[in-house]
Amino acid sequence: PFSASDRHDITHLWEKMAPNVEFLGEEAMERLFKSHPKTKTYFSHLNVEHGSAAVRAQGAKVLNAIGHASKNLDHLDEALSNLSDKHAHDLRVDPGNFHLLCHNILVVLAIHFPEDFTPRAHAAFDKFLAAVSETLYSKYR
Ligand code: ZNH
Repeated sequence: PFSASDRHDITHLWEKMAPNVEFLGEEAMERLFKSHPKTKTYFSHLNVEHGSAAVRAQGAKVLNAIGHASKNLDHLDEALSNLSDKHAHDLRVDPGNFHLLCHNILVVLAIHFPEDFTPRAHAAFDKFLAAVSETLYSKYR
C-alpha cells in the first residue's frame, strides 16, 4: 500500500523522467551491464556496447513500463499482466536480477534529479520499483 506522500513522490519523479526515457533508460541499462556483467547474458542477441541503439530502446521500454505502472499503483497486477507473462514464460529472467536493475534506476534518478531525490522520495521510489518487480516475477510458479 502506498501512502499519499509515496504517491506524490512517485508521480513527481515519473514526471521528471518522462521527457528523457531514452537517455535515462540507456544509462540505467549501461550501469546494470557494467556493474553486473552476467545480466548481459539475457541480451546476448542484442548489441550491448556503449552507445548501442538497442540498449537505448530497451532502456526506454523499461522506463515507459515503469511510467505506466506509476499511473496504476492500485492495480499493478492488471496493469503489468502482459509484461509479467512475458518475463515469466518467455524471457525467464531470474528474479534475483530485478533488484539490480532497480538499484541502477535509483542511481540514475539520484544523479540526474538530486533536488527531487530526497530521502523520502528515494524510499517511495524504491518501494514502488520493488512492487513492480514483484509483479513481474509473480507468475514464475
Ligand atoms: Zn525486462 C523486455 C520491462 C526487468 C530482461 N522488459 C522488456 C520489455 C519491457 C520490460 C517493457 C519489452 C517488452 C516487449 O517488447 O513486449 N523489465 C521491465 C521492467 C523491469 C524489467 C519494468 C523491472 C523493473 N528485464 C528485467 C530484468 C532483466 C530483463 C531484471 C534481466 C536482467 N526484458 C529483459 C529482456 C527483454 C526484456 C531480455 C527482451 C529484450 C529484447 O528486445 O529481446
